[in-house]
Parts: sequence; C-alpha cells; structure tokens
Amino acid sequence: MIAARDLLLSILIVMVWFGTGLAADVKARAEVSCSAASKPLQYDCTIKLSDSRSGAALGGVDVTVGADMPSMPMAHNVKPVKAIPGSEPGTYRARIDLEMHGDWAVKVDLAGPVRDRIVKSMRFEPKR
Ligand SMILES: [Cu+2]
Repeated sequence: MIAARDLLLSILIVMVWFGTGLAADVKARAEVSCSAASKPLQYDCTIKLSDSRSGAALGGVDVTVGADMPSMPMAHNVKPVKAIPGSEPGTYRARIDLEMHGDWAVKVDLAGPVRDRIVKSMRFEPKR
C-alpha cells in the first residue's frame, strides 16, 4: 500500500517538474533571409523570431549570426556578428561577410530571455 502511494507521489512530482520545465522552455522559430549587399560576398540578413508554439514575435533577444561551410570543415573563419533590432517586432538585422559563394550553414544564436541555436542551410550566390 505504502509503496503504491509513494510511486503515485513520485509520478506527480515528475509531472510537476516536467510542467515547469516546459513552461520555461520557449522554443524559437527563426526565418532567415539574406540578400546581396553592395560589396561582393557581403549579405544583409533579416532574422524573424517567433515563439514556435504561440507564433508571437520574440523581441528583446540577443541575436548573433555566424556562418560555416559544412562541406569545408575548418576552412572558413567567419566572425559571428551581433544583429540589431529591425523595425518590426521580433525582427533583427545583421550584415555577414562570407568568404566564398556556395552552401553555408547560417547559425543564429539566441541569448537573453530565449537561449537557443538555430542552424539554417542557405545557398549564397553572386549578385546578378
Ligand atoms: Cu568554402
């Protein structure tokens, strides 16, 4: 009898623990779009952050944008840049300097109220 009650109690505790964990854990969804800037290999990227569950815009987040080439490990060293808030809520802007055209993994790091890392595969081509 006691064992069964203890088991029930521990299940309840696990559920409460789980519940609070989920409430605090905001998962961000990021839309990233980049367009060629004036200099070759320079791109202006707009990042739109929203709560993946509610869809609400995520403002006030520290956003850093980096890039790596999955096909060329260790070959590139693109310095991550801090994004600045855009005009619309939940939007951020960053200018990245790449080292060549091709397929890059754009890494969006979130800090502050939301901590997350979002990686997007994107192809960068010469301006035409
Ligand atoms: Cu490369």
